[in-house]
Amino acid sequence: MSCQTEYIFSDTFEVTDDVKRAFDETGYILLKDVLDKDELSKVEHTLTGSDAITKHMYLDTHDGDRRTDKVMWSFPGNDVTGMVARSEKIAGTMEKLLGGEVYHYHTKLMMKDAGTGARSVWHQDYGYWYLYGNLFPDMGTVFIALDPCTRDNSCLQVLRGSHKCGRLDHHRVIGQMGCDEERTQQIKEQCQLEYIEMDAGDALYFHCNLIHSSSDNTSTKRRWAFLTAYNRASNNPTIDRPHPQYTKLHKVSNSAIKSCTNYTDMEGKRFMNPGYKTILPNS
Ligand SMILES: O=C(O)CCC(=O)C(=O)O
Repeated sequence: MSCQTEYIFSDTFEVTDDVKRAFDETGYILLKDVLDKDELSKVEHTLTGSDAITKHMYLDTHDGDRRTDKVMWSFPGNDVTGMVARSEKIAGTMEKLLGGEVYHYHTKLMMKDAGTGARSVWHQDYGYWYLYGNLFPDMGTVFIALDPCTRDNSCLQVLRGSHKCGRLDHHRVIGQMGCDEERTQQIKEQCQLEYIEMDAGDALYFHCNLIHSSSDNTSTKRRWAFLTAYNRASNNPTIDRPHPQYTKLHKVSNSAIKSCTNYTDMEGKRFMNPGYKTILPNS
């Protein structure tokens, strides 16, 4: 079924019934211009102006000569990146798309550098969130492009509507949790493969069962992305690791991103230890 999935953010943007229907049908919506140039530059400054965040970086994927580095944390905190994760336009929009109160599950910075960034294999986020005691797939991620994301530099790829397939079996591929390959191949014959090309500041809101991947970054351009993940408050996981159980999310107005001048104080965040890999409950 063909339906609109691309919208442009403005102060009057709302998750109307049509927007919600698009999300329910396809498993995602692309909202353009969610962060403007000033907001992006504040986020960039927070990420690179000091080592307050990057000192928590660890190797996420190692695949031959290729690598993806990552920083990941629970609890959004009060710095600029926390304001983004707590803002109405990011958290509040996801709340409406998921149909009820959400809390912050985690944020991660995915660093796919020019020429060296490693691919992400086909997977569903709920493929592993399931293992963390989340009983319902009432979860979602907002992928915010910090750089232009194109087919050349590893934009996200999604199988449109694949969230309706339910959770697939996953196993380890290049250190990641990847969907059963035969099943994914079969789903590709039914669900359109979409390359989600984005400008910096655009945001893709997607359902935790949407099957997605990205290629190696063989281009000359950096591809960093800032991903905030949310869980419905009603879906309190049975275990509290590696991500938190329900913790009220104190949302802020969109203007809080621009008025925030905290670039270095990361108090309140809980960073994943370097060396963390996807943890299975019994490992
Ligand atoms: O950054 C990417 O290309 C993919 C990230 C992703 O799919 C994930 O972390 O779940």
